[in-house]
Amino acid sequence: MFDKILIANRGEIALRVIRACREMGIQSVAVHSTADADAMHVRMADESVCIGPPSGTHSYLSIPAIISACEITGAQAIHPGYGFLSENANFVQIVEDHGLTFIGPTAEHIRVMGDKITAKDTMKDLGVPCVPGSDGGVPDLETAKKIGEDIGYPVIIKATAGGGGRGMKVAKTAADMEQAFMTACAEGKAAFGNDEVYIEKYLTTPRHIEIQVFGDGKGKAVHLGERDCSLQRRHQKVFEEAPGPCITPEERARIGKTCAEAVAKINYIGAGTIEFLYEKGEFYFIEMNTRLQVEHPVTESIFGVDLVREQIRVAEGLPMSFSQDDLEINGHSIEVRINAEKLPNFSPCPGRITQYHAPGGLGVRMDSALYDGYSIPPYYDSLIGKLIVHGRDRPEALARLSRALGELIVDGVDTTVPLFHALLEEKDIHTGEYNIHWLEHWLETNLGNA
Ligand code: MV4
Repeated sequence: MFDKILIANRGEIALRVIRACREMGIQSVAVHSTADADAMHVRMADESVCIGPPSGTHSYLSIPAIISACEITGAQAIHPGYGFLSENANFVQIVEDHGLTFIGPTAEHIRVMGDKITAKDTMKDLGVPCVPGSDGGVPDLETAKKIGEDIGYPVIIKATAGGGGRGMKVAKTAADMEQAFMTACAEGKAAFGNDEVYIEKYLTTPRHIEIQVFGDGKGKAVHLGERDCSLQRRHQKVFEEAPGPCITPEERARIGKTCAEAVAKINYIGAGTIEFLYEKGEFYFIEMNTRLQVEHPVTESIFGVDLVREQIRVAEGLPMSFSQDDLEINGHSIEVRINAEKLPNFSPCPGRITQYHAPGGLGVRMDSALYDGYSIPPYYDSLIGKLIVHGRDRPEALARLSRALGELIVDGVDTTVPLFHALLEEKDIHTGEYNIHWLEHWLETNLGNA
């Protein structure tokens, strides 16, 4: 049905979508800023259109430029990748108003899940277990203090429009509430123009477990298990794996079914991720992401499916190519995010790549838009590659990761590769005994990271 798809993104995720298009016999259109004229996604696509100057705001986030690029090239659909316009409900509405198809969820689902309070309300009503806390927004300090007493300290105050850890404050005791409440409101207002906040019981040592779901938009949905993404620094994931090392088949089946049924009930279309905190055998919903995530390849590896292909299929109105019964986990997969950053402080390190060699062999996938001689521009985020390994079990995947990291050559800029070599020396990484605080603690102890 689609002859041509425009990819409103850059870097490795643009290549990921172009590859799916090519395998499906669909023409691809790349868009790019002037800074990306020589980028790999421009080279790899069938056509390309320059949409503006280097700054993301004036190029990859420019809705008029992207709609025009569709008009010029005759693209019928837009794949947003992740970041940029991928979770912009207003953009989806404009795309549809122009008779184009957005490859992703509806504007309404994006809007509901983009506001954390409406997201939690919706999930709670759908039977998804949530963190105990305020029912909806907390209008003032007095109410906040009352809720604090009711649910018991510590509590966390979160901006409803928040994300990426912004507009979040922990109150350890009643004495902290005033400061924490006021700061969360102010940060929400400053960063998102929305000072509404809600309160939850603060979980002290959870893991970040997220469930991959996929819907056809017509009341059918499946889950593709979980990913453990607990290893983060400042809310940036650095190491992700599937299945989660601490999740039993029974737990997976149960939470997976709950999530699949929930999204089926709202006629959710395409890929989605339901994020949980997991502590002492219990799952607590925190947020839902209405996009394909950076770490989707670990799920693809263990289930042997192409999630981008499925996104395109359902956007065309076709059924998903698998049902829940077809989905079986095979082995273990790990992804590490390779950033052009200088340790120990992770400062961005753009520059020219003098030599690039991707690792290969059994169970190795390198998603990257690098090439020899490429200059990493300073305008965008510093992710330059994802190394994804697959093994029959977790120890095999870890050994393969170590081997593949050894083969990788990225010369000319500093990268986060040495971090992964060091992490692979850690007992806790091998036993899988880590939580959301493990990495920050490790960085402090081992690299003196602030
Ligand atoms: C929490 C929490 C503890 N208790 N909520 C951080 C970003 C946002 N996605 C939610 N976050 C958290 N919410 C309650 N009730 C701890 C975090 C959190 C966190 C969560 C996942 C991965 C890494 C994290 C690092 C710090 C805090």
